[in-house]
Amino acid sequence: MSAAITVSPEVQDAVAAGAPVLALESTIFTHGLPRPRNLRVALESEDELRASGVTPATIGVVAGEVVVGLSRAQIERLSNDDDVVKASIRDLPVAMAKGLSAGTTVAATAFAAHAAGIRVFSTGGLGGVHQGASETFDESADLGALAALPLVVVSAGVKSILDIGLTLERLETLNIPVVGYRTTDYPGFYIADSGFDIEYSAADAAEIARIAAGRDALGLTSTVLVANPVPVEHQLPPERLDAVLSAAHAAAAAEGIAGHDLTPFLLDWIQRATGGESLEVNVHVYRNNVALGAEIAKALAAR
Ligand code: PSU
Ligand code: MN
Repeated sequence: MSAAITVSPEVQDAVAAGAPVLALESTIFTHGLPRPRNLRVALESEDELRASGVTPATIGVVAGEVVVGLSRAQIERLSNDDDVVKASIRDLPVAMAKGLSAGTTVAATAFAAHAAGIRVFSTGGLGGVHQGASETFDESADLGALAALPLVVVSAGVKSILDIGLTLERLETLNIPVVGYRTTDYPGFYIADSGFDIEYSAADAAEIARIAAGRDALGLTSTVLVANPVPVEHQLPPERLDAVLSAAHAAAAAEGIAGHDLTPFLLDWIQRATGGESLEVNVHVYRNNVALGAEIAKALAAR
């Protein structure tokens, strides 16, 4: 275990005991959700996990220290810090040297979780291939990270701010298994069905644990990606989504937003354009993924 990463005693003990642990990212509360809802969602998720017998390991960077198992005070600090940056893997050494605080993306969270011996991670939505990527080359570092880290990652698919078809192609190229949770309709984060199909579904957490065990037995290094759709009754009405999407992209282009600012810009724009409706969906999506991640962590611990 790298001395450069601080692992809380609670997480260390749970990992050493083979008890269920679930990693959680911090970009969702530093850059994804508005204050003060961000802090509430982060702390409630931790409480629910502990109540169900799963140790939460929220991951972020506090004043240059990469932490697995942030304390409540640290989560509070990151949630309210105006200077907090968004850190993918390549940003970690810079944040360390400069003493920056950061929310960690899926890539950086997965990296730190794996380094700490954690096997499961729940997030909201994954990064992927951006629309127009054939021109901009904008593909999230999340994809390369998932190809190199043998975890189970639960997400609600990728948002339609991305090019979902191309993202699925890249997941195939990168040898990343994708299984739908009780569905072969690939979810689109705000919506239960993006319109793209995937090949396989898993019936329950135990089956997902068996797939991860097969991956490990083969010595493969890629993440098993679990696509967990938001329950239909909580999704954003699809016609509502279509209407705001093109406007969001137009706004980004008009303001010249690109690179790692693009994802937060689009998400924030959509949140404001839907008058908070997308925020509620976002919270449902996240809770749903945390709950499934907890079941998978238990199933893996039971093996
Ligand atoms: N996609 C979402 N919600 C998010 C993100 C992506 O639907 O909050 C965040 C995640 O932290 C993800 C990151 O890892 O954005 C990807 O950013 P980029 O596209 O710059 O790699
Ligand atoms: Mn990007």
